[in-house]
Amino acid sequence: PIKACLFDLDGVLVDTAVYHFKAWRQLAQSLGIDFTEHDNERLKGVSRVRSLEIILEIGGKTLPQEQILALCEQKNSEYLLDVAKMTPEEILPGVVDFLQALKAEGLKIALGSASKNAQLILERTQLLPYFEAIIDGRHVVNGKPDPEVFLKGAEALGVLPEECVVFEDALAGVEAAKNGGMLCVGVGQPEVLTLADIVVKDLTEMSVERLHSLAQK
Ligand code: B16
Ligand code: MG
Repeated sequence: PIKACLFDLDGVLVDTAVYHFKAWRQLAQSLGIDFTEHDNERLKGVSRVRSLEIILEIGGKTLPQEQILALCEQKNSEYLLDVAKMTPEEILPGVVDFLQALKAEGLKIALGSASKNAQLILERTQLLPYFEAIIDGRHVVNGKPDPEVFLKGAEALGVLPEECVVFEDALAGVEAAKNGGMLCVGVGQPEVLTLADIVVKDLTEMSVERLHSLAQK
């Protein structure tokens, strides 16, 4: 039986990708790198340091490690100016109804995100009270597709991996769920999220009934 749901943050609950893109593009420009919205797709679900490494790869540049860390700090300060202005209106469609339905049925809820700002974003959007556990970029050594973030989520909730359903918008995140032995609902395009058990456009397509039907498949 399914006992818990583990949610990715960016792209599933809220769309912080637009703010990440704004801050990264500004930083890339200052380095003389042309960073496009298409390039930004490669940063989804990826850690902050890895994101900058990808941008440097695109620009054909290398920098010493200490400068990479300083630039990541700088990008994060810019990004946090936008996060500070976030409101519950930025929660993606269907999220609140689905979280309430899960709670009403006694299902457990945790967050599994690469972001070190996850807690702050949940606070700003008033989603924090729904979450029994938050596992994010501050708690994991290995990024997705390693299953660490979701396995730690299951452990924190006191459930087995096979009792969990992960909700993910990034292919690496879907792979992380499958590598952890969990069911996975892809949020986005079926052509991209090929390994997911089912793919939905957004959480308006989810219900507790549909969740339980996954275990019967
Ligand atoms: P931060 P998720 C990810 O969130 C974003 O998709 C990714 O673009 C970002 O680089 C990463 O968080 C780290 O974020 O700089 O706030 O630590 O999709 O795993 O919820
Ligand atoms: Mg995501």
